[in-house]
Amino acid sequence: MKITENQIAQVNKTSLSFHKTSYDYIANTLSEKGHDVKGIIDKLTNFQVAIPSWALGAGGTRFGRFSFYGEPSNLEQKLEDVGLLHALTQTAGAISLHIPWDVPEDYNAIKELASSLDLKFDAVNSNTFQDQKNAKESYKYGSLSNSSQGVREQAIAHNINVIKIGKKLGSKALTVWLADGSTFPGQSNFQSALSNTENSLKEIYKNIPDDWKLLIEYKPYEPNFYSTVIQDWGTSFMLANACGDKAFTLVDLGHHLPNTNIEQIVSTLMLKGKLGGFHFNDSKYGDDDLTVGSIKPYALFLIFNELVYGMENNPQNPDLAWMIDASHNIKDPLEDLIQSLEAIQEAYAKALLVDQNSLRTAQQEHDVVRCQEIIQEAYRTDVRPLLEKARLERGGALQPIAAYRALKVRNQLLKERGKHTQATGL
Ligand code: PSV
Ligand code: MN
Ligand code: MN
Repeated sequence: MKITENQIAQVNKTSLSFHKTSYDYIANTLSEKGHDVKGIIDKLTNFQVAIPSWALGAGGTRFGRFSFYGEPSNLEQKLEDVGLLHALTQTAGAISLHIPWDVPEDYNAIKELASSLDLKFDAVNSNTFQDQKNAKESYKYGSLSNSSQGVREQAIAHNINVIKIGKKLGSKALTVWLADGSTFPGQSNFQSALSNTENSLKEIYKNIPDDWKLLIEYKPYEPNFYSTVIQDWGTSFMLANACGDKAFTLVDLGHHLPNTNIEQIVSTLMLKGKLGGFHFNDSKYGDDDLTVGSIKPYALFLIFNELVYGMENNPQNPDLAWMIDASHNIKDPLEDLIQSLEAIQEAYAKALLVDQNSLRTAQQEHDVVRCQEIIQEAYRTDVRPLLEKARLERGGALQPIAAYRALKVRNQLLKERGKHTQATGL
């Protein structure tokens, strides 16, 4: 199924007048305060977030999985789903594939489909956390860090193959997330595991094309519950430095222990020119799959504040690969992704409203109260009409969830795909 601009325009009619009133109000207020409203809208319009192929079906836990009808069951359908999201939101212009879950059969056909939906291929993700059918070696005790050379070689070869697949699609980055670690004290030699990982990553790095990035993700725990080899940003940063200029750290919001100051991590990495990618989600405890902005929207805004600062002041840091990385159990995955996209844009728009010059002055004057006022002034602004305007200008929906429901997208997918479909993925 495809949503046409005409269908969206029809649905938009119902909220157009309300949008105009609220947009005029906020645009006038912000202009009076000296903001460049047009510039903000342009930035929102250009901010595209990749959707991972594994977020389009209902996720599961180890206790069970409740499938959602009409889920995509092949790569074409996953692209179609992202196309639907992009048509409605105009902010999901890329898809991130996980190999071997999403190996294309016909590359030309897949590329044509993607371009007809206005989608690019974002980073490709390797998978060395599951054993594949007929694989010679098992990843039960790790992959790139494994004490067995045979296992490491198999994992390296897989990553090189993922790069090859990504090249054919036009991707420009390989994301490596490792499940490697140990579950019991004494199980693994920390130093050997880290050295093996570094050497394996260096082998993979030799195959990274000059216009690509190697993105190294970290995570403190899960699936291993005692130690993880790449447990934090420092370890990832160290490995990226050991690999070279095309290797970067990737920050995934959910991959931190509770209360970690993620905005400070972002800021440090950007100062050093080593932040390469960002995975959005939210978490209450130690999870990494909740809808972006559903638990800690203020923390998300503070992170965006540092990202915006870095994008404006750190030319040494490359453009970032943005992706939503969440896949959970009970909502319609497409509605959930729309909510996440909205939360990301909202946090970004608010961060763009921070008066950086006044903040710098207040910081230098040690006017702590004023510093907080400046930050919160931006956070408390209702920026939703700006998001609506950005979507409207590109032919998107004023109210994406309402439009999704009005157009009965899920029912249509159910009719086309059937009830008992299941997406591959986490
Ligand atoms: C596992 O935690 C994970 O969510 C990582 O964040 C990766 O980015 C993703 O799976 C895909 O491998
Ligand atoms: Mn991730
Ligand atoms: Mn994760």
